[in-house]
Amino acid sequence: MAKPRVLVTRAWPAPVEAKMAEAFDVTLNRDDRPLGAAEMKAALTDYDAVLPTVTDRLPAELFDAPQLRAKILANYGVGFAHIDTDAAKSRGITVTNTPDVLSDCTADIAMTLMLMAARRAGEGERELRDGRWTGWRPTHLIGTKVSGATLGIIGFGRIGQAMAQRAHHGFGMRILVQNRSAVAPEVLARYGATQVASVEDMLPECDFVSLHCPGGAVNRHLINARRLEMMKPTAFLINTARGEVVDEAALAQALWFNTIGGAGLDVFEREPKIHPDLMGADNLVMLPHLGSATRQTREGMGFRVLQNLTEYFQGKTPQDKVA
Ligand code: 8YV
Repeated sequence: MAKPRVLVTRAWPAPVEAKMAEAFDVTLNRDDRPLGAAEMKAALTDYDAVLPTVTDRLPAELFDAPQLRAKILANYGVGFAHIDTDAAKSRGITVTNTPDVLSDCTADIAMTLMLMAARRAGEGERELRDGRWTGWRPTHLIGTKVSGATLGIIGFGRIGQAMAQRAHHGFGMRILVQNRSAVAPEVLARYGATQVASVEDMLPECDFVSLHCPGGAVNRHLINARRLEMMKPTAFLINTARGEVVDEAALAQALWFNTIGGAGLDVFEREPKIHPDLMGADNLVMLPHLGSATRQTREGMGFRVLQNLTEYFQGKTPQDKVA
């Protein structure tokens, strides 16, 4: 039997690409740039499987060709709001993602941002590299203590829980949780966490707020001007989830007028474009979407895609089927 034709839309870690080629007829996008809409549309009629990432867009109109060859979209990443799963499903296309393997590293980056923003590490490094450091003094770059503070976690899935694990057991933080469904008491107890009824209930209580919910239309601008105003003037917002969850223009205002203490962002509304008003904000730490960017995790994500593909083409339900 001919091997299924598979399109990998971006360059992947070499060990995964090599393993994938053993079982599949693989086409690699050697340009390593996101595919355009027309190329993606053509891919759905030319390949049995397309392996997109967060930089690909798969809206409903891409699925309207009379004949589609694609049977599975095996996403490289846990977030899949860039794929219209209803449209895929209506054409009989299975969608999978890569949970678990990136939870630790994404939570590590959220911790990194929280510590860097609170302890003014980015500002300090810029000062030092610019040759502006004049030496130790008692009032220099005074930050905010993280240990023992209150952390609000919005979205208590795998990554939210990995964040709670670090913050509670490593830093003695008090954890408040906001989640769309009720979290089992034994899960909350693992992190000494309390679930609150609404985002509004949580925000005024927190010294730090970390976002771990999905992106897409449902959570667009969940953090907006009104909710930023509910945060303490000393509190920090951390986003490693999706850019669209935060209204960046409103966040820039809050940072410039110091109505919150600061923020740490790994994701942005229009990646790789950064809102111009964020650029000069000193009380902000920004990273270029590094959540899962470790060798171990990016390989783990690739092997998880491979496993989903293999299961699908063996006639099984892939373990990470989301639609
Ligand atoms: C990935 C992520 O690197 O998995 C996700 O949802 O945000 C990142 O960590 C990226 O999305 C790959 O598609």
